[in-house]
Amino acid sequence: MEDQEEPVPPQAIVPAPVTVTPGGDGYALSRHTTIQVDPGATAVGRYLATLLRPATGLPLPVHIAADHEARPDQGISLRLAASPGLGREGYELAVTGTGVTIQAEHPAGLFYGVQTLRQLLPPAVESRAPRPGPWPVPAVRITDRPRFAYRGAMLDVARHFFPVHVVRRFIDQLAYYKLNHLHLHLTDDQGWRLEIEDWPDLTRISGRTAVGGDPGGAYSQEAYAAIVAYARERHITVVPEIDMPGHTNAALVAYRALAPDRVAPEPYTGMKVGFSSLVIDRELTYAFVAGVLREVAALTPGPYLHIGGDEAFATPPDDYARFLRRVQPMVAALGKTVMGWQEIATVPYAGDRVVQYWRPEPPGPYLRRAVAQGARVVLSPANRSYLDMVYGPGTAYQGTPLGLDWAGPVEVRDAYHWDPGSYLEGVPEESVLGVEAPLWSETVSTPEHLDYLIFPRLPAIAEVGWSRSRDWAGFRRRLAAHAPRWRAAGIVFHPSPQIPW
Ligand code: NGO
Repeated sequence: MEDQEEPVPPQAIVPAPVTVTPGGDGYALSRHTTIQVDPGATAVGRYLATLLRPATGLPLPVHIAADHEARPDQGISLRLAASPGLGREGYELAVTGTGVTIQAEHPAGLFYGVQTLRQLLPPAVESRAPRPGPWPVPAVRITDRPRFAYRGAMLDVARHFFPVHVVRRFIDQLAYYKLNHLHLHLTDDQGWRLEIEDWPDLTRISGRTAVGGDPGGAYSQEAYAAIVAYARERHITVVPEIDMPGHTNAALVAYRALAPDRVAPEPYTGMKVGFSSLVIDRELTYAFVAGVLREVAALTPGPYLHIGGDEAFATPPDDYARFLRRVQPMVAALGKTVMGWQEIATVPYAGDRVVQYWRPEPPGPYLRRAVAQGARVVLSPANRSYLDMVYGPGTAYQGTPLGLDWAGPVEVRDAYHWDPGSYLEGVPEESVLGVEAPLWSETVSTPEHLDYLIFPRLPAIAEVGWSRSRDWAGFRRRLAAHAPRWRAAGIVFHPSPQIPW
């Protein structure tokens, strides 16, 4: 990678910032560089040092200083200060001959400024092993803030289980592109992945299964809490999903008292959907749901509990409506906001609610009605944002066919070229909370497979969620400049023919 010595043009930032003004003298990290932080920015400062030290081998000490004036003006400075118009997640970044200053109103903004700074450094900075440098940062002034409040990705840990270290890697990839929500699809027909103390057989029995007879696994409550904490340190909110009333075969396997006729079904390791249901007219069902939601809520600091609600083909519509009329208020009573796939919008609800649009075809009038009733929408159109769709006909990673094709193919341009603010008739931009890229794992079981499906589509969705002004031609060039970064970080990616690598 000969080009690693060259300063990266500042316009290669993904997602695109609001304004980027190059010019003047740049800065270079050196043995003398310190990271000076306001007391409230200590965590971000330490995080930055941890990111930069492995590749650069530089000491990069973090100095906490309340008094800006007393600081040397050399090095990297992270400042918390009122930044009118930048909001909670916005930041300003300036690189001059003497150093780099990032200013924001809130640590989240500084965190995103830090992600931008990473992208201004040579790609080798992403290496976990020491590299020779030098470490120039081009002169630039950047002002930035996101368009949407919710920028997410989902990992399906139910069809295949991913251990905590793989989830952490996923979280780091989200953070790099300024995503701020991690939706975990924790339960499905094939497996139950989160320990519930009052219902221990969920994981003891149904933690063991996965698609294709592959090994399962489950998170203890402690492991889940560790994921939540790791995400939180990266300003990412975990959105836990317990899918119901369909997609529940694993729960019925573990507790036959929940199953129709109280006969446990066979464990399921195939890829079909829509065949299982909780029993809607049994009180135990609601004791179960209430108990599970209570434990999940207690473990989750974020505002959302995702109750799935998709593809309940084995639940008659009236039953489905009755079920939701009981379960949605349970979420509210736990102090959380209901989130669910678009099907939940078929049942009116006056409380606070987030509906996740996913089906490729235009939704029925029910979605408009839910929005008129106050629901906010997260957009995950499968033909745009599903990271588990094939890239093109016959795309395979090292001979393994990866991905499903029911809504695909989804190439980079498909993922990039759409506007959430005007995507659905009757869903105005004010009702759009944001976007999310789901990664379902029927065909995916290793970190390399995840990387291959994530890159380069996740950065495209990240820009859809973050950047107000977008252009495909510019994005293609900026994205191409990220390939050496992924290589340096050991990330496998799809060499899309649409990108001038
Ligand atoms: C659908 C289905 C999931 C599948 C996925 C595969 C939703 C919301 N429900 O999306 O169970 O895994 O497609 O792409």
